[in-house]
Amino acid sequence: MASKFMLCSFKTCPWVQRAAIVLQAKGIAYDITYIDRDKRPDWFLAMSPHSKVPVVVIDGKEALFESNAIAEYLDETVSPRLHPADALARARNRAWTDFVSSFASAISSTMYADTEVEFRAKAANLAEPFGRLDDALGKRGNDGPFFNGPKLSLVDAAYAPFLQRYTFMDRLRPLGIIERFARLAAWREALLAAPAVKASTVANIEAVWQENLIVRKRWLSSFVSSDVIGAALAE
Ligand SMILES: N[C@@H](CCC(=O)N[C@@H](CS)C(=O)NCC(=O)O)C(=O)O
Repeated sequence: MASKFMLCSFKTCPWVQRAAIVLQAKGIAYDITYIDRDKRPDWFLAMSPHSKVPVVVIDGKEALFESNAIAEYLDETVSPRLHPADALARARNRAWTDFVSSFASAISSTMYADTEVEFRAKAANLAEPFGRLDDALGKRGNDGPFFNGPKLSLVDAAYAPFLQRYTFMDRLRPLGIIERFARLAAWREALLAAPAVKASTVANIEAVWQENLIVRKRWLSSFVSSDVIGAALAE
């Protein structure tokens, strides 16, 4: 039987992964449909005003787009709540969740650089958002391992996919940036080890991500083994 929730995705999309982490953390059953980025089906285009994934279809009828709206909707409608109960803490969580757009674009513009010069220039910009998050972690008022303490939150779900992409990049071309931010490095470790994060993508996500660099002809793809070709079809 079909699940109540159907997540529409590209295999490598970090924004879809954010929604999947929330679904996983709440133990919600869901189906996932992967669509072809270059041949987006009409049913999808009818549901996604900006033609982007994720889209979540609820009970085969209602569709929601934008990962933040999806995460908030899931949090309001399915327990356990991942947002803090305290209104001030919740507002602060939302403020830091909002910052994920700048953080994401700093990571994505580095990984999709077309030349080494561009890659180095973009990588040099990472220290600033990393420092801001590291400061936020220092002021969060708990010992972690997650943003709000022992329980994974919507802030964690938002950042985990991008810290994972940083980690994938770092394994291809060591950047040595996150090591300068001890709290951020520890948060990254906790996020990547969290069961909800591990279960939020295809199992061979790193190979699929690497293959995508080859498909998009990005500079980092010159460090990827040709063994990854076909990874996206493997699952
Ligand atoms: N703000 C959107 C961003 C979603 C997004 O950028 N998704 C990418 C895939 S990772 C996409 O569908 N891009 C459309 C395209 O590549 O044309 C969200 O949070 O859901």
